[in-house]
Amino acid sequence: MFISNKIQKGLKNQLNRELESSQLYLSMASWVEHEYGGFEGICNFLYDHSDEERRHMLKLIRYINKRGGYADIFFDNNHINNKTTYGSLKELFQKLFEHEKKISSEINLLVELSLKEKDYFTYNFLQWFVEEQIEEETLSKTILDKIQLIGENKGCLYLLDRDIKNFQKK
Ligand code: OFO
Repeated sequence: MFISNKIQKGLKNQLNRELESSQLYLSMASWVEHEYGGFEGICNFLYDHSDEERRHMLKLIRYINKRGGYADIFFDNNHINNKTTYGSLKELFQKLFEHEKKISSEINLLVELSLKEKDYFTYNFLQWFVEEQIEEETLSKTILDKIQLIGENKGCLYLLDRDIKNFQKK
């Protein structure tokens, strides 16, 4: 095995976090589709985000296995607040932003561990996740800021939904 047990444990823990993120965004997307049927921008953004998180999980699985470990999938879903309804879009995006911040701090800890273990391959692998978290935190904060500005004004939310349709990650 090219990765230490500690690194493997950390990466496996992270793949579960990515799976939880995917499930969280899936449940958020479904709620928006149900409550705000016409808001395709926000709804598709959340469904896409859920798919993206699943791809992050796959990235971790493939890396662990490639480095001689075994990414046995252990479903441990107790880390997220399993809400299926929200008081408002603002509350939903607040949760989403908080969640991304939590994931970022977990990635930070993993990076720290890779340095401590002198595993520069994993350190290098994790840089992709660091970049991704910067993008995701920025994007979710931007959306939250806009929603905070708008409040529950339906007309403005409609325009925001149209903007989100055009949001593209650089
Ligand atoms: Fe996996 O990128 Fe956000 O959480």
